[in-house]
Amino acid sequence: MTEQTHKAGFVNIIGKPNVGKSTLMNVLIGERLSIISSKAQTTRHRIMGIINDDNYQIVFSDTPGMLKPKYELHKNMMSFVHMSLEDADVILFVTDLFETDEEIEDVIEKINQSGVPVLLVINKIDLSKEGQLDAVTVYWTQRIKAETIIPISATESFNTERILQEILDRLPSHPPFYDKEELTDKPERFFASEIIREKIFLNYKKEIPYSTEVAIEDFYEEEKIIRIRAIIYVERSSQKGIIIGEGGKALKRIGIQSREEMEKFFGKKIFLETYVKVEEDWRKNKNKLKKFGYDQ
Ligand SMILES: Nc1nc2c(ncn2[C@@H]2O[C@H](COP(=O)(O)OP(=O)(O)OP(=O)(O)O)[C@@H](O)[C@H]2O)c(=O)[nH]1
Ligand SMILES: [Mg+2]
Repeated sequence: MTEQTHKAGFVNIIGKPNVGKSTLMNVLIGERLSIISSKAQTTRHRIMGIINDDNYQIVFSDTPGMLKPKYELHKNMMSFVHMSLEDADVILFVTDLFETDEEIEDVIEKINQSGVPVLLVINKIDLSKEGQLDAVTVYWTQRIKAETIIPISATESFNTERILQEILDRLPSHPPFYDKEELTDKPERFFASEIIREKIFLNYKKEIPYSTEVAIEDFYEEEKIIRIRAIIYVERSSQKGIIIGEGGKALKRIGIQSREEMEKFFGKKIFLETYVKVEEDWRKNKNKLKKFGYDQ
């Protein structure tokens, strides 16, 4: 038998907010790396998730949903999207049964010009009504130059194996880019902050999740326990009151839910302390954004 060549490459997941990009990446890699919520603009960074096999290494990147920037924060989020257009071997363009190309025509143009093979993934087909998938397929094939169209349901893991096969067919021969033990490029404390951010997205309404950022001040790993001190930053003191809630109840709930999720994620006992601070208008301020790790 001839020796198989090793394949490796970057597969970048892009699309509008809320179409299910993070849900899909987690299903493909089999780990809950990216946070998920029913609200748009949940993901704010480029997050790598790696699949390692003897014969291949696929480096996925989950990215923030594509949008027209309204805040300085959005510009940073979109720069992660543009960066991931540049180093992709394969683009997974994810949409669902409901999204249109409104506001993202220029990025689609850039993808069409890029020469990178595009797999068009139509998600949430578990919600499909008669004829809807056909109509959506026609709509998107007129807009994006895709090599193939893959209808899926990420939440039901339906047809996601086909995505892997289509990727492997297009992955270049290359030695691995990362150690075969690696699962992501982000440090552990990043995931601790994301887990808290997810619980905030799930528990608060309107502007609160969008006005919030989480910073991990301390992350001490001991043999049997990880001790974490997190600061939840909001933009105004009125929001601080909402996050804490009556008698501290709301913040306590966030603490409990986050700790439980972290214990699953890190596989260790967690001691978590959370504090709330005001960092006025951090979403509009370049220096404050830099401090929070948006330094593109
Ligand atoms: N019915 C259905 N819902 C889905 C499916 N995939 C994702 N969702 C839901 O869609 C919502 C958004 O999912 P996310 O994975 O956070 O979407 P995203 O594209 O990463 O969103 P941003 O990070 O905001 O850009 C969540 O409520 C998911 O549970 C699916 O296949 N079917
Ligand atoms: Mg996301």
